[in-house]
Amino acid sequence: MYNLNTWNDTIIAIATPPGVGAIGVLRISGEKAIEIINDLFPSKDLLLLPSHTLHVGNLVNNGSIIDEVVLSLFKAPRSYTGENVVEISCHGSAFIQQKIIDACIEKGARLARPGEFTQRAFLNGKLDLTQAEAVADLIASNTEASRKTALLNMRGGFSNILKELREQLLKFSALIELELDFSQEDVEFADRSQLYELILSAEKTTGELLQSFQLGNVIRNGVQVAIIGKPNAGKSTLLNTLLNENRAIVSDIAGTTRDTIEEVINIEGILFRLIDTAGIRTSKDEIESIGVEKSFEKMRLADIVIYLFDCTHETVDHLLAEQQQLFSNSKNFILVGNKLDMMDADNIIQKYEDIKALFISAKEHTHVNLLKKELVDKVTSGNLQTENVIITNARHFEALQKVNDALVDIRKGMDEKIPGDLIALDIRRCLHYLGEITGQITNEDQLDYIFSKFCIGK
Ligand SMILES: Nc1nc2c(ncn2[C@@H]2O[C@H](COP(=O)(O)OP(=O)(O)OP(=O)(O)O)[C@@H](O)[C@H]2O)c(=O)[nH]1
Ligand SMILES: [Mg+2]
Repeated sequence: MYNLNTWNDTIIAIATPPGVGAIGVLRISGEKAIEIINDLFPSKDLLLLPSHTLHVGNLVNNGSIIDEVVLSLFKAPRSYTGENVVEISCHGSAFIQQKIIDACIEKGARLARPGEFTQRAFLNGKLDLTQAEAVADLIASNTEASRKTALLNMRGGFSNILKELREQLLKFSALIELELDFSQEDVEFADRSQLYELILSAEKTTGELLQSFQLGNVIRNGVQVAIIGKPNAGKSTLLNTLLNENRAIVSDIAGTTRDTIEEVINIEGILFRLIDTAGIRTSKDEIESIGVEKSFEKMRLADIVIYLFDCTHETVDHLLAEQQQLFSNSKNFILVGNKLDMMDADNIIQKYEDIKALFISAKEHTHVNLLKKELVDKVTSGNLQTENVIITNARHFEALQKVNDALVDIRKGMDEKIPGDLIALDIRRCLHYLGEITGQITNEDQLDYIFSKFCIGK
C-alpha cells in the first residue's frame, strides 16, 4: 500500500536490471539524497557542487572502500523526480550494489517501492499520469511502433490534447455557472452556438482517440495471426519460413501438426503472434480431432486468418465454398495458395481466375514478402501513423468512453434546450473524467494500482 506520508523519505534502488553487468546504476532520491552520498564520498563536498555534474571517486563506509564510482548529481527541482537525486554508476557486481544500498540505508535511506521514483515525479508535477504510464510502456516496449507511441505519450502527446479540451470546457462551464447567478435576468454569457461547435469537435477528437485504441492494443499486445488449412498445405513450412527457423515439424505425412504452435515475429515494427494449427479434416484419430477443434478455436480468436491451400491440388469450388462458410463476413482473411514452385504461373492464373488469392512458395520463400506486406496492410489499413496519438491503455479507453458519453449528453441536452444548470452538470461530469485520465482527479487506490505495475528502480 502506498502511503503518501512516507514520500518525504529518501529512497534508493538499483536502476539497472538484476544480474552482473559491466556497470550497475543505483539511484537515490529525496531531501537527504545528496547528504547521504556526501557522507560516503570523502574526496569532494557534493553539497557545494553544482547540479548536473559528474564526479569520480571512492565510496567509503566505516573506513573501508566499497567501490570506485561515478556520481551524477541532480539538485531539486531539476531532476526526474523533482527531488535531489544522485545516480551512482558502480562496477556491475550484485555484491557491490548491495553494499552500496546497505551503506545508504545505514545513513537513513530506505528501499524504493516499485514505481516510486516515477510516482514522485508525478506527485511533484514533473509528469501527469498518462506520461507516467507511458514511462512504463516505454520500458516494456519491444517494437518500433510501441516505442514510438510510448515516447510520444511520455512527452505529453495525449495529455496535451486532453489539456486543451479541458481548458475549453472549463471556460464554458465558468460562463454557464455565471449565468446561473443572474438567472432572474435571463442572460446568456456562454455563446450557445460556440459551445455547440466545441462539443462537436470534442466528440470528434474523443471518437478518433477511442478508435485508435484498437490499433493501440495491437501495438502493445501484438496481432494474432492463425494459419489455417487442410493437412499438408504447408502451414508449418510457412511458419518456419516467416520465422526464419525450423520451429515446427514439417513432413509429407498429412496430420503432422496436432497441437497449435505459437511464435512471435516483428514485421515493420509490428508484433505478430503467428499460430500454426493442425490441418483441418475429419479424422478418426482422437488426438488429431482435438487438434482440429483447437484450430477452429484459434481461427475464431485470431485478428487475422491466413487460409493456406495447396495450389497443385485444390479446386476453386472448394475454396469458394470454404470462403463462404468460414469467412463470409470477415475482412481480416487472407487466402494464400502455396507450392507455387510446382506449378506453371500461367496455369495458376487460369485455374484460379475466379478467386482473389496470393500465391507463394513457402518452401522456396517466393512471394513471402508480399504476404508480410499484406499482413502489415491489414493491421494499418495502409496508414499506420505512429506520429499520431494512439491510445494503448485500457484505463484511458474506459475514461475516454465516459468523457464521450458526457459530451453526447451535453449535445443532446442543448438540442432539447434544457436549462443551463443541467448543462453545467454534464460539463462537470465530462471534466471529471478528463481529470481522471491525466491524474488531476485521482484516488489513492488507483494510484497504487498504476504504480505497482512498474519495476523497482523506476
Ligand atoms: N514444393 C513445395 N512443397 C512444399 C511447400 N511448402 C510445403 N511443402 C511440403 O509439403 C509437405 C507438408 O508441409 P507441412 O508444412 O508439414 O504442411 P502442414 O500444412 O503443416 O501439414 P499438417 O501439419 O499435416 O497439417 C512437406 O513435405 C513440405 O516440404 C512449397 O512451397 N513447395
Ligand atoms: Mg503442420
